[in-house]
Amino acid sequence: MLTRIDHIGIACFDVEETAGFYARTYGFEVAHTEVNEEQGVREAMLRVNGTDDGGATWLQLLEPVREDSAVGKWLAKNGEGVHHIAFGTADVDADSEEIGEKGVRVLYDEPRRGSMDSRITFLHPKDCHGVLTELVTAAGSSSRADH
Ligand code: CMX
Ligand code: CO
Repeated sequence: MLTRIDHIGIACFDVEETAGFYARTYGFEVAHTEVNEEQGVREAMLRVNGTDDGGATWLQLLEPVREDSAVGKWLAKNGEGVHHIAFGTADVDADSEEIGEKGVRVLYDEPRRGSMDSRITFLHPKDCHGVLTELVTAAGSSSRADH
């Protein structure tokens, strides 16, 4: 079951400069930074609020580390802006399977590693009214014993 908005992914050219804007303008501080080579991004997570399901709500600032990455391609075409939304769930495996059975393309056979050791998958934007949609199980919030 999808229980919250986990994050909004925002594509930008310079993650530090963009994080500065969010700090100055809204007071949102960077809680975590990492480079995810598989996803081709340098990212900063800004915590917006906490929830009681083991996760929280974040803004995910994404700067491409490769031009041919998903975010790199998207930035070249669209410029900076909202790249995707992400819903939180305690069981990304079950939810992505159920959504896939409804005819929505799930981009990965198995969830992959996301920010802060979460487990993530994506739904194709063309099957979601133009919105690239990510499903996230935060580290430590899985309802399954084996994750
Ligand atoms: N939102 C909405 N539509 C999008 C989109 C996005 N973020 N990215 C691409 N599209 C649209 C394009 O506009 C294009 O539409 P048209 O054919 O009408 O022009 C179509 O999808 C195909 O786009 P493309 O530029 O040819 O890109 P690809 O098909 O190679 O890749 C996608 C699209 C969704 C499969 C790819 O971006 C992907 O695999 N995304 C998931 C991984 C990801 O985004 N990682 C970065 C974030 C990591 C994280 O959140 O941790
Ligand atoms: Co994301």
